[in-house]
Amino acid sequence: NIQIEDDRTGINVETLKRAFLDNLFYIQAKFPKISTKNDYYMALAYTVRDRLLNRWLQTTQTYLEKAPRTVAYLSAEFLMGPHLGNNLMNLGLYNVVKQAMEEFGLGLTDLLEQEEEPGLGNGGLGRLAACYIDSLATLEIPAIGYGIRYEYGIFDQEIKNGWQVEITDKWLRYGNPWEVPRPEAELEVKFGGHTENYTDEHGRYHVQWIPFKVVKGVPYDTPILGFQTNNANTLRLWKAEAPESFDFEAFNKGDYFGSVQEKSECENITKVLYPNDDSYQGKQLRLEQQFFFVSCSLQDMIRMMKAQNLTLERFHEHFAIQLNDTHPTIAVAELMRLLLDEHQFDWDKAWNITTKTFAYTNHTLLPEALERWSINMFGSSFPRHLQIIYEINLRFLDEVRIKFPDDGNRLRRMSIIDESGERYIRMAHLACVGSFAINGVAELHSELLKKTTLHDFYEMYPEKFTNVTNGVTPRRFMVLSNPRLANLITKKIGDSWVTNLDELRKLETFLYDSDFCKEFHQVKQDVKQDLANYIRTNYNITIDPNSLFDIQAKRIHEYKRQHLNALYIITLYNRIKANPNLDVTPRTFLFGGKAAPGYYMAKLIIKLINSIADVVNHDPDMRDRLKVIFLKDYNVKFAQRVYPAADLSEQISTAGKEASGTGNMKFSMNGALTIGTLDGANIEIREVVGEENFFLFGLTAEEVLQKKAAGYNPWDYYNSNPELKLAIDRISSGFFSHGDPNLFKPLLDSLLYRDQYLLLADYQSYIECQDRVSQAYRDREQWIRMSILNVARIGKFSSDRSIRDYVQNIWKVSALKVEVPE
Ligand code: DL6
Repeated sequence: NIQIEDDRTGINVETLKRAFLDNLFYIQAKFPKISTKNDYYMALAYTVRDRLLNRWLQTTQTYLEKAPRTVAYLSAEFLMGPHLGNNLMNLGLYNVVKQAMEEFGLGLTDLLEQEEEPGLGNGGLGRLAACYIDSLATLEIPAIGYGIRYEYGIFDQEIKNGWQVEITDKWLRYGNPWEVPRPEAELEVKFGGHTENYTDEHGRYHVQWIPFKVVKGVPYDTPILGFQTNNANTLRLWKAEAPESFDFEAFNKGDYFGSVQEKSECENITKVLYPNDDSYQGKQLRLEQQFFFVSCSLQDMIRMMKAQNLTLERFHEHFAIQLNDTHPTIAVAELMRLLLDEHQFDWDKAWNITTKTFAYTNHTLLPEALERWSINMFGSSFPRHLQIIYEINLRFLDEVRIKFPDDGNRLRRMSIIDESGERYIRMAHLACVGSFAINGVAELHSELLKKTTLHDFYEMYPEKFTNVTNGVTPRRFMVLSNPRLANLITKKIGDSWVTNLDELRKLETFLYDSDFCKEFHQVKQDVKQDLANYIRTNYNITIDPNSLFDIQAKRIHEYKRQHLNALYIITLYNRIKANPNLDVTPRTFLFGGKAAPGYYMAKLIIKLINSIADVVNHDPDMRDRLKVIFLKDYNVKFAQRVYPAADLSEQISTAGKEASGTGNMKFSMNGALTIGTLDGANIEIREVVGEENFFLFGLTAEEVLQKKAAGYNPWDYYNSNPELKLAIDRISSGFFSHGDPNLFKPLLDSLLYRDQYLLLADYQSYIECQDRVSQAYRDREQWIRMSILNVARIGKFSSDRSIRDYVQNIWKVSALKVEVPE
C-alpha cells in the first residue's frame, strides 16, 4: 500500500526525498555527485518553500476576498535571521525532513548552517520587527511588513589583531530561495525637481510635483508563515531600479556611459543598510531610502484598495500603519501628498485620514539618535513634502497656541521645524503630530518619554500616549534554538506553551522535583558543551562547560557598558595575581556584538576586550579560572547558539538609556539569570521572575540624573576605590597593550574626565553584585531553581503578548483565520 503524494506538497519521507532530488536537478542543475553543500541547502529550501506556497496563496486570496482591516508595519529594518529552520518548525516538518536528509547521508544541522541570513537590520529595532512579523502571522492577524531589500545587509565582522574589520555582506550572492520578485507590481517613486501650481476646470487650486528623477520600486515578497496555522503573511521588501526610459533616452543621445551612471545611481538607493544603531548621520541617501520604501508602500496600499473597489475615503479604516521609529515618518507627508495631489482630496479630509492611520513607536531616548533633516537637503529631494510639512506645522502651531496661549518657548520647542540655527525638520515631532498613538517599548521608557523627550507632546495630546513592552518570539528563541529545553518543557507540561507562553508557569510545580531539576541542569550543560565545542573548533580555545558562562551579546555601545564588564574582569585578574591561591568561581566571559564602523570608542572597546582576553587566556595563573572570548560576527544565526548556553546575562546599561532591550528576554527565557540595572525591560523582567532571582545593581534612572545635576566627578571614585584605581591603572600602564600607554587613552580619558555613562559611579555596586553571583553559582541546586523560575515566569515577554497589546490598544484589528482546502 504505497501512498502516492504530490511531489510539491507531499510530506512523507519518500516524497520529500524525491522532491529534494527533483529540485536539486531542475533548479540547481546538479546531481548529488557534483553538488556542493549550498546546492543541497538550496534544493531543500525550495522543497520546503513548495510546501508553504499553498498557505501563502490561500492567505493572499482570503485577504483579497474579505478585505479585512490590515496592519502595515513600516520598518527600515527587518532582521529576520535564517528562514529554513523557522519554516520547518512552523510547518511541523522538522523531524521528517531531518530523517529524509539523513537517508541521503546529509545532516540537517549542517544544511541549516549553510543559509546566509538576511541581515537587513542593525540590532534591537530590526529584530523586534522580525519577531512581530512572526507573531502577527501566528496570531492570524492580517498584516504586511514593508521594508527595504538592501543588497548588502549589516556588514560581516572580522577581528584582526583585536580590532573590528568590516566586510561587505553579500547575502544575495548565491540567490535567495525565499523571496519572489514581483516585477509586474513595480511602482514609480519621484525625487527632486520642483513644484508647479495650477487651477483645474472647476477653478480649484492644485500643486503638481515635477520631479528631477524617477526610480522604479520592485517588490520582493517573502512568505511569513505563522506557527502551526495556515496564515502566511507577506514581507514585502522594495528594490530600487532605473526605469527603462533611461536606456532609450541615452541611446537616442548616444550617451551610453551617462545612462549607465544614472542607472547605477538609481540602484544605489537600496544598495546598503546604514550600519548605525542608536545614532543618526544625516545622509541624503539614507533620507532617500526612507522615502523610497515609504512611497512604494503607500502607493501599494492604495493600489490594493482600488483593486478591491474600496474608496480611499476609508483608507484609515482599511489600514493601520505602524511607524517603526521615525525612519518611515516621511510617510505622514507622503500620504498627504498622495491624497491631496494625486487623488484630489481637500486638506481637512486628507489630514483626518492621515492622522487616523499612523501610529508611532519610539525606540530610543538618546539625543544623538533623534532624526532631523536639514531643510535644504530635504527640500532639494522632496520639495512638495517640504511645503506639506510647513503647512502641517503652521496648523499644528495654531492648535498649540490655542491650548497654551502666550507660550512662545513652547511653540519653539514643539515646532516641527527647529529654527534655533540651521533649520531642521524634527522627525519625531512630525511623527507625534501625524499619529493617533505614540508608544515607548518598556514601562520605564514610556514614562521617560512622557517626562523628557516628548514631554510637550504628552501635555498636548496625553490621550495618544501608551506603552507596549517589547517581546520576542519563543518559536525561534526557544523551540528552534534550544530544542533540548523545549522538549523537556513539553514533556512536563505539554506543548501549548509555544503559543501561550504564560503556560510556562506550570513548571513551578516541578521546582523541588529533583529528577526535573537534574534534567534541566543536564540540558544547560549539554548546550554549554555544544558552544564549547564550537569555540574549540573555531577559536582553538578550550573552555570549561562547568565554569559560569557569563555572556554580554549585543551591539557595542558606551551606554551598554561592555567596558564596565571589562573592568570587572580586570579586577578578578588583579585579585588572582595578588593571591594566586584565591578560591574563585571559574568563569568564562563571552562577548559578542558589532560596533558602528564610524564609532571609534565602540571599536576601541572591542580592542580592549580582545587585549584583555589575550593576557588572561595566556596567563597560567588564570588557568581553569578565567577565560575571555570575543565571539566575532554576532548575528541572529549565532545568537541562537549563544542564548541557550548562558548562565548569566549581562544587562548593565546606565539606567534610563536602554529603551527596552530584547536580548535580556531571550537569555532569561533560556534559563540565564540576569545581572542588570533598573533599566528598560530589565525592570519588568525582575518584577516577574522575582527580585530574588535577579542580580540587581547600580543607580536608578532618577539617581543618574541627580548625580549628574549635583556635578558628578569620576575622579572621586577613582581616588577613593583602590580596586577601581588598580583596574584602570592596569590599562593605562600599557599592561594590556604591549606596553603602549596611549592605545586605550581615549577610552580612559573619557571615563576619568567625563564618564557620561557613570561607569565609575556604578563600579563598586557592580563588583559586589558580581561577587554575589559567583557565590550563588556555587550552590548549584539553588542556582538551577532560580534558573527554572526565570523560564517559568517569562511568559509576559512573548512577542505574542506585545502584538495582542498593539492589536487591542492601538490597531483595533481582528484575526482572520485562513482555511486551506484539502
Ligand atoms: O525596541 C527595540 C530596541 C530596544 O529594545 C533597544 O533598547 C533600543 O536600543 C533599540 N533601538 C534601536 C535604535 N534605533 N533607533 N532609533 O535599535 O530598539
